[in-house]
Amino acid sequence: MPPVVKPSTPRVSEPAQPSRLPLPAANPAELASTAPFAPLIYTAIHHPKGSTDNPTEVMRSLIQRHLVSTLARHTGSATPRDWWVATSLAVRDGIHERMIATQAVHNIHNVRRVYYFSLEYLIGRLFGNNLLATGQYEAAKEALESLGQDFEHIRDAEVDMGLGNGGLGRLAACFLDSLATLDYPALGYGIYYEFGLFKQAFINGHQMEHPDNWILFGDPWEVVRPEYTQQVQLYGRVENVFDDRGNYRPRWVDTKTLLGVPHDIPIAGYGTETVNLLRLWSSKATEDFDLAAFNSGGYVEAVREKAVGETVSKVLYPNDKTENGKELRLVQQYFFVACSLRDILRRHFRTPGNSWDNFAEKVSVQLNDTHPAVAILELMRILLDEQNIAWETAWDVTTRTFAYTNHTLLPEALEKWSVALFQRVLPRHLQIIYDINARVMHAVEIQWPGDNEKKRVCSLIDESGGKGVRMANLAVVGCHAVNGVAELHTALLKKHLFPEFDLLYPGKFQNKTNGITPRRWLLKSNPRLSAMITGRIGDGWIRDLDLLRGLEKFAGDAEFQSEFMAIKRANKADLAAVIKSECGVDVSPDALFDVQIKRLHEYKRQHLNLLHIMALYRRLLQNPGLDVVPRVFIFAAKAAPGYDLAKNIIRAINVIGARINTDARIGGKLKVAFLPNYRVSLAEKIIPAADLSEQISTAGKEASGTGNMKLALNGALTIGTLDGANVEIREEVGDENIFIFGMTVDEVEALRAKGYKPWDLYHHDEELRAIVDWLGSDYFTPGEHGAFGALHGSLLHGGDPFMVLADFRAYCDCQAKVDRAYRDTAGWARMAILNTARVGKFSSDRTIREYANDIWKLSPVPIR
Ligand code: 26Q
Repeated sequence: MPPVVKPSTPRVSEPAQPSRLPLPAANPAELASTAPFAPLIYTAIHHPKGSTDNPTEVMRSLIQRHLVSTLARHTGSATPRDWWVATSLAVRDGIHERMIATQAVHNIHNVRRVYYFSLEYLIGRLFGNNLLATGQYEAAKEALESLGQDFEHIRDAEVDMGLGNGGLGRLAACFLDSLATLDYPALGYGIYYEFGLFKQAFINGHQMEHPDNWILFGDPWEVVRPEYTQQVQLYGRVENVFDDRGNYRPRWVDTKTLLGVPHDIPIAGYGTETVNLLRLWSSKATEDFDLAAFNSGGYVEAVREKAVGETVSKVLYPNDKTENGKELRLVQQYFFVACSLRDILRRHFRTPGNSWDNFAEKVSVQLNDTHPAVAILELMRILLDEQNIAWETAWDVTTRTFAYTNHTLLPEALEKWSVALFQRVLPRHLQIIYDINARVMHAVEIQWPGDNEKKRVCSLIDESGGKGVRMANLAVVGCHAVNGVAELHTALLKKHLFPEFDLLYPGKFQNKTNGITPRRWLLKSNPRLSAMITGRIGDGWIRDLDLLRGLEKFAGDAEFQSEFMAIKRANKADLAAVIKSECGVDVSPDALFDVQIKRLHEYKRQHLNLLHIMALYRRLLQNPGLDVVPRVFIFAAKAAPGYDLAKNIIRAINVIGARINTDARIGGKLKVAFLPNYRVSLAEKIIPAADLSEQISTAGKEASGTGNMKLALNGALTIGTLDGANVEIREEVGDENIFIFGMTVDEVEALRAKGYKPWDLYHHDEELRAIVDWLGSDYFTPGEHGAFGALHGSLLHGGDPFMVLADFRAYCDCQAKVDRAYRDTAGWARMAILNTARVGKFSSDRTIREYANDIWKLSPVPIR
């Protein structure tokens, strides 16, 4: 039984104490505005008088009205962007009504909610998604066409909302979709970055980065909520004050203040009334911020200081592995977490009857990796310093509130902040870290008396090298649940990363295998296949992906197979046109489309794929008559701007690919296309056209992967290692419908223990040696010696840390099997169909239900 929390009235801050959080008392006006919950008749509000009930007609007049009254545009001069905005606004009208209704129900019933805390959301485009979710897709399409507009063209006017790096950010977006679709009361919190992930271009094969000023012309989906602006303190120092009973009452003083302004994006569930919110904070400088500078440095200084306040939400860090030590990144993390917690408290305490007693019953916060883990410290600070609540009670409330998802095992990717930096930015929070740590050390001493090694690994403070705060350890001790993102990943998490904590906190570690939303990754991105599936088994699969099993019985049906493969071919023809316009490369839709799309990272081994391409090219040069299935190797990937080796791999693929593409000697049998600027909307074009899905990470390194699920769902066969969720994909689709190769985790560990020597492999495999030498020569870059020196060096002198050479031969052999399998058209079609039919498990709806049942203890709240 957790200790009973003393009823405490939230305190209202005194103006003289800026570090005090103003917890608002229940605001009757705010409640009243949401109070009268009556059935809403949506169309009545916007339905222009005298018009018909025909949805296309209604949509048409709404679009025209927004064009004129909102955008001040004549239909004759409207640009595609104007049409896109006007149509979005027409759809948004209805979504807003549902959003208001949803929030009213949640507020009135004082429901338990989950708050998803994430530094990243890779939403992509919202237009098609919102049209489908609200059942207005056909109406909008017909309305626009009746107005003389090309629907696809209008759709392409929307720029992606690219506020994330990769898998973790896209997972957050899929989760929001499933939460709304399943009627769970949920809110996403994050940062309203002015610049999302950089745009990528290639010059002479090199990656070039350009700013992504996505918001430049405004976003029709968002609503700014200045009335919910929050204040956040940073920097300053702690005064060690004791009250008249000798109790420690620290005061955090001389702080700088930032304002956070919320921008709300509605998240409409599919086929349901629920519309949840994604609330993103943008930073603003306060007047005090200005004034202090004004007094000391004058007007220009004041404006400069103001600009500093606004840099906090300027830009997303473009790394998908921790970039240690960047002060602005820590400030971003704290800024968003502090704003979000204050917003949660505002919502909680405005409802009569709510108190700290029932806080953890109403509020569940999921931390998307350790990036928002400073929230644990901030809630503790509020409870201890602002609410004067005793440590044990505060810790109980805090740990019952938070849960943490781990997304990586790579030691270099675990967040570690220098103690000195923490001291400067968040001095009071650092004290709280030490106080938590003292208790953790005590618990370790009880469990393993006298064992200093156990204390060293469990400590929140890393004492090796420069002292650092281990955010993963903080998250593990400060949360009631910790989860990995695939079975294998969770097992390794317990075995290698946190074995002591697993013993110390039995039952805390759980698995939640990732998932993807079928709405975006099949219904929206692959309309041909969606229509065919619906034609055979009905449309229930859109909300219950396990129903795709109903397709298994068609896997051997010749007519179904040819229809399925005709759809694949049509999707490939569409992608061929994109490849032509983006890369200038001609490819045939009859070739095998071999796809590797993901962030560029050594552990993902795009360079293993490249070595295989070079092997095929070399075999063809030596034997032009060689019978190989024509293939198009398709890549898309961004490299972190400071990751030189990753950039070198991009250059190598581009340059070697260009040589292959223009080499008449191989008769167009191989083509290589590296599509620039990988993003959600591009993924939606590539995935439906893929035959083969490359999931070839070094075993044990990829926590889950989610692209693997998207590709399999769209009928691509996987070639992959037993890593991440590939293991579970194999279990679902069957061993005979997937191409597995290479070392297992155990084999990787054994080889490393024995001492891995890439040179031995190099010396013993003639073909491998020739290819690696070729890569190291200036054959592909005449006159530019050592162009791929970084890559070449890493494979040999660098010790090949991701064991590319060790898996090379197995990979080539497996690719030869793929080649043979593709020649059997019916056999391939059967396998592809079985992939689509059997990956229902990987719906994010299943994942979200598991989180809701096992971690959040959350029930759906249907609206109406
Ligand atoms: C941290 C601190 C400073 C700067 C950047 C970062 C940072 C940002 C993003 C660290 C990591 C990330 C992203 C990690 C990520 O995307 N991980 C992937 O998460 C997916 C969803 O669970 C998994 O499927 C992938 O296996 C995993 O690599």
